[in-house]
Amino acid sequence: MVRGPAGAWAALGPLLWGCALALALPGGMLYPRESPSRERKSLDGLWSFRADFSDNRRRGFEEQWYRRPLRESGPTLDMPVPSSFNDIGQDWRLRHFVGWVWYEREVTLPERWTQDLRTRVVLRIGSAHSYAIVWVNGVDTLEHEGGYLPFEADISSLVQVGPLPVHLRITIAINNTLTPSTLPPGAIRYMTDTSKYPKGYFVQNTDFDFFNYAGLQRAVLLYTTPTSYIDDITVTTGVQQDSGLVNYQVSVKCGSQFKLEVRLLNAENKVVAEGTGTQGQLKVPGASLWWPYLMHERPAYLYSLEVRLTAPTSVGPVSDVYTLPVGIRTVAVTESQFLINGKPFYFHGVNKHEDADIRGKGFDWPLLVKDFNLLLWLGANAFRTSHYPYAEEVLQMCDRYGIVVIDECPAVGLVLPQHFSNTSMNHHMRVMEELVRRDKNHPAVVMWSVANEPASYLESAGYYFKMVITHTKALDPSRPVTFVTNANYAADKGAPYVDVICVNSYYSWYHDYGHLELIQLQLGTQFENWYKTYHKPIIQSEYGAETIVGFHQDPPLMFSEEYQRALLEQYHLGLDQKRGKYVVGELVWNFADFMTNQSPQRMLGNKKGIFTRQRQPKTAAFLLRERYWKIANETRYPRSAAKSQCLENSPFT
Ligand code: GCB
Repeated sequence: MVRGPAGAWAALGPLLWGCALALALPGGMLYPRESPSRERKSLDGLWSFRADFSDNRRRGFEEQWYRRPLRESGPTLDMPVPSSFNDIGQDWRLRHFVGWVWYEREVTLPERWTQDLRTRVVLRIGSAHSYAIVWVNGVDTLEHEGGYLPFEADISSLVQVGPLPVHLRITIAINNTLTPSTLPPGAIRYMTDTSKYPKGYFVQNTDFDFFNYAGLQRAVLLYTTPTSYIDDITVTTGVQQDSGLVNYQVSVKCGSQFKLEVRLLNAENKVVAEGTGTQGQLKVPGASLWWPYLMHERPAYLYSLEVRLTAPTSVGPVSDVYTLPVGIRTVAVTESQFLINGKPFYFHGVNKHEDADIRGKGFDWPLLVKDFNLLLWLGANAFRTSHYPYAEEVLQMCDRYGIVVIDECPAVGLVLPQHFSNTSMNHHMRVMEELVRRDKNHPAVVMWSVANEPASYLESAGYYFKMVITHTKALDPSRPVTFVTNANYAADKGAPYVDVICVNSYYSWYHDYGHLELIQLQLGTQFENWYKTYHKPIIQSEYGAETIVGFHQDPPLMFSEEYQRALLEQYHLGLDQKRGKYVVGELVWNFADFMTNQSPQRMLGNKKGIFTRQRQPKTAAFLLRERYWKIANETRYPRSAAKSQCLENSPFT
């Protein structure tokens, strides 16, 4: 998070923008929860919106659109938040827009927020893809680089200004331009051949396979804390004989006089352990552990850590209360196993995207709950947040349902030597800091993935990944770290630094098209090569086939539902040869069809979903369901047949 001279900075170039310096993170990023001392006010709903279509995309800065209501600058649109802006309108120019868009919303604050000087008011933006500048009543308040993580600012001094009711005008300018040092990287290419392109014509080139949706795609809200407050909590957990251990560290913002009390409550709301002070260890005899879905008859057990701060201030004592869900579990990796609570865990799940009709990457509760119903129905126990951090509410659902997460940062498309520069590396480390800060307390998160399919065979990638992975381990020594590779095992310069090898392959799809009979051989060779070189557990982190729902061909032909099914079956036979040896997981590509850039290889997006974009099952979904439930029943503790835990009654159960 950086505050800076937006005007000067915006003058750098038509679309390009400076890279924020890697500064130490200034504080915590606790999820804004209500409590006896904290309130929330959602700013979701309709915002005014204007894309800056001027040639240099800088008219908004030149005319200072943030100084007065946006509607006074020219025509505005109604824009729902959260949502990507791209698919909302009928104007094709907006769908492909690259440059600055402007959002604005007015809000009236409750008096108790503005009159009580013991109250602190915070503006929090769940994400803004990809660079954002925020003004409150025309005052430059906050800037943030990076599209998939939250940022916030204390705006108390702007709202506590006198006895009158306080109206706020929040203006957010967002730029979706990607540069070689952003994550993901991209580049603006100006087309200079005037026989083919009009003057000044440019396109944004990217090397990743999903549509670069942008806008305010997650919740925007205001929340309060007392002026002396709990700023951050870090929890790690362990198990000692039959006791659970909860190590906590709390950082507070207040004077030197304060009292900090910590209580751990079980699911029945009974206090099971207590402590005082900013750090300590709570011991829970006979603890119920947090187990993944289908791994145990009582999965996803959550305790609540209630932290209470009491502090004197010049205007009287204040107390702040924050309650954090805590799952007690351990994660460990051996040469050939991934252990959760000391037992071998096999990832049988999916890769996802935040993607749906109309809303693009906009957060949506109905979609999220539907997706979880489908995951539970499928018997999936894990997913990877391919290829960027997902909304915090997604991870909260994973904690509650026992869906294990490989949490990936937005480093996708690092394919050129310039993507491994020091500037990129510093930014990458900062994104990992923001990611770990946000997600460190989720029991569901069992591993960090620092990248997807980088050009890890490049010489510079070796040093780069050594640094990024070492940094991530220093930020969080409690979880393994990986990146997802599609490089040749012998050439991969980053693999020596990972804890688990995550490998993508598309046999009989991108290679030897149509030759399903080669999959088992090629997959077996792939696994053996990686294992003999590194002696680390392996996850098949992607495999799949493009499939148009309703296309049928038997014998199977590419793009038909039968081909997807047959390809998956061949992969499963290959996986079963090594499952229980050193292959510790399989994540199909992809959970659902999703939107991509237009190209002759993509027909209205990527169709490798086992569900359609509208979440209807293809034939392969039934195959996977049978397989995942079978594996679950073979690997369950204690041994007894698992039952679906669907959130609602599904006709498929
Ligand atoms: C991959 C990428 C993923 C693509 C997928 C595909 O290896 O990691 O982003 O969408 O292949 O379908 O080509």
